Amino acid sequence: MKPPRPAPCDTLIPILGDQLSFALSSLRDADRATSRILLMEVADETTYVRHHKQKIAFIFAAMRHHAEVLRADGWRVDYVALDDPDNHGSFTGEVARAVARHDPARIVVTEAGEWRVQAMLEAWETVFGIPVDIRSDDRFLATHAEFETWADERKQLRMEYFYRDMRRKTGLLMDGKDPVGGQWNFDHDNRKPAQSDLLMPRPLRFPPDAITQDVLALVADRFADHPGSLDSFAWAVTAADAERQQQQFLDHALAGFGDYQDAMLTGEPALWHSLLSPYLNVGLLDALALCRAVEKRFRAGKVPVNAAEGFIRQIIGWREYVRGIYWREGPDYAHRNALGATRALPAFYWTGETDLHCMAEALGQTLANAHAHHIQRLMVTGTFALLIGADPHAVHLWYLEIYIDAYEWVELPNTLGMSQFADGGLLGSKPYAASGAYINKMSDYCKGCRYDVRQRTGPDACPFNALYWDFIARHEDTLARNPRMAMPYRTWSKMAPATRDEIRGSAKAFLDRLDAAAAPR
Ligand code: FAD
Ligand code: DLZ
Ligand code: SF4
Repeated sequence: MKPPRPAPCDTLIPILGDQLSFALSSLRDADRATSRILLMEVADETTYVRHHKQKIAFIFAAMRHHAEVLRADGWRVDYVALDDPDNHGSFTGEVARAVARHDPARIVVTEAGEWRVQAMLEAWETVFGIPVDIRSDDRFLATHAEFETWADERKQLRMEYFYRDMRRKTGLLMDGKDPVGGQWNFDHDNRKPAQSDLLMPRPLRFPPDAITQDVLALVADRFADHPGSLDSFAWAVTAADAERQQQQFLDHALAGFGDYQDAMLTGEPALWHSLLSPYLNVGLLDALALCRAVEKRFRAGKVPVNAAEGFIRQIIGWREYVRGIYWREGPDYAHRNALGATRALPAFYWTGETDLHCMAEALGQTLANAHAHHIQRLMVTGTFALLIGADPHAVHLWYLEIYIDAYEWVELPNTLGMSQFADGGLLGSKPYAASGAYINKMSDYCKGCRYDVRQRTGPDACPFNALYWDFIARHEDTLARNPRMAMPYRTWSKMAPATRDEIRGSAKAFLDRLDAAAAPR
């Protein structure tokens, strides 16, 4: 007996690894009977940077589970596994095979999250000779055109004003035309250091099921030379489990999110953070629905305004704003280097082996979990790279490879713009340079460090201190005119020349040691 003929395929719908949402624009009006979904694990995507092992495992496990749920929902899905012997290794190669298999009349796809992949999608119509409908990704609040219009109307771009427009647009935390509590931003309430506490909220852990275990074995085998460990893998890989973590956050951590947003504690990787970025970024969770759930908690009197506002600002403010900047600035943004920084990133970024306790903590948990919270990324690993004058492109590649939630649209502006000031102040009004005093104020790291945070120079002095003043001195021509940098430059100018020389000598000795130990990869 002949096998039954497959139903004809009118529309091919490729879904990329960060498009795992049921409400995806490419699926919206699709007919289950005549469409064919294509999910592809491809070598090119796993190696365009050396992603942390957990990042690859998370994406593949989430893709495989998503395919199952789509099938159960009546969709016809082609799933190409990485170890399929016929796998061509690239999005375009796999779409070509699917076009040959199904002879579709058209392709419908949701736009990509980075310039590199978007260029591939835009070439498909020519390559395959059939219409390709590239739809906008409406999982985000602001369209590219909306952001462009907003930005074109301003001399200087600042997140705060964009964020207010997003509050007005969504009605989130609004009382009519006014912000709840009479102010837009409660950030000044959000700077409390934390104490270690047994009652501290803990994120849920999701033991790998059989599908995820297969993926973990594949990744261990194929990506043994990639950074990070798979040992602690406990991420949610389905929408249902991601929602459980969302609920856990709303019930236990949100109330303290505001107060402790900038806090850091030894051995505590999560604190009051949500750990929801991986799920939001691949589409297992919906950003607006999450914000509405946060607002509901606030309106019910369960969480304070500084927590709800602070959290919602991160999502409808920062997350949307950095995406707008990414697409507005173009592919060239990745190569900006306003401070002319060229130093190689130290090898300990990939091993965590350093005697700077704050760095060892942030790097150690990054290698173990593929995650660190915002203030560690910004004020520990980011500030250190800034102070030593690390090449911002190398810093960008490190953040892109090492974090489970890293996709270029969100990672690049945060790293190159916010953290490294390599865009010359387009994204942030001043560099996030700081001495050890900041880390000492916001964490308990310095207590357990071999260096003394109160000393500026000498073999036992906290390296952040001399490096900070050396950074200030090195960039006087560029930064001294910045009104937000007036204070450090006043302090620097009041220091005796001998003190300045001693500080710069101490910084040089540290940087020389760093360079001597550097083993370029
Ligand atoms: P929470 O602290 O619980 O915050 C809630 C949510 O707000 C996050 O899940 C995230 O979706 C959003 N958010 C918070 N801050 C930002 C921000 N600055 N930009 C965009 N969204 C934000 N975030 C990523 O999602 N991917 C990245 O690759 C990434 N790279 C970063 C690189 C650097 C140098 C810095 C300083 C920040 C980076 N961030 C990135 C932003 C932020 O650090 C992470 O979103 C956050 O740590 C994720 O953990 P969480 O879900 O527990 O966040
Ligand atoms: C990051 C990533 C990795 C490691 N692997 C895949 C993959 O095999 N297949 C896939 O569809 N997507 C993967 N991704 C996510 C893509 O790189 C992402 O869709 C693009 O960077 C566009 O944002
Ligand atoms: Fe980090 Fe300096 Fe504190 Fe050590 S003393 S933990 S190096 S800030």
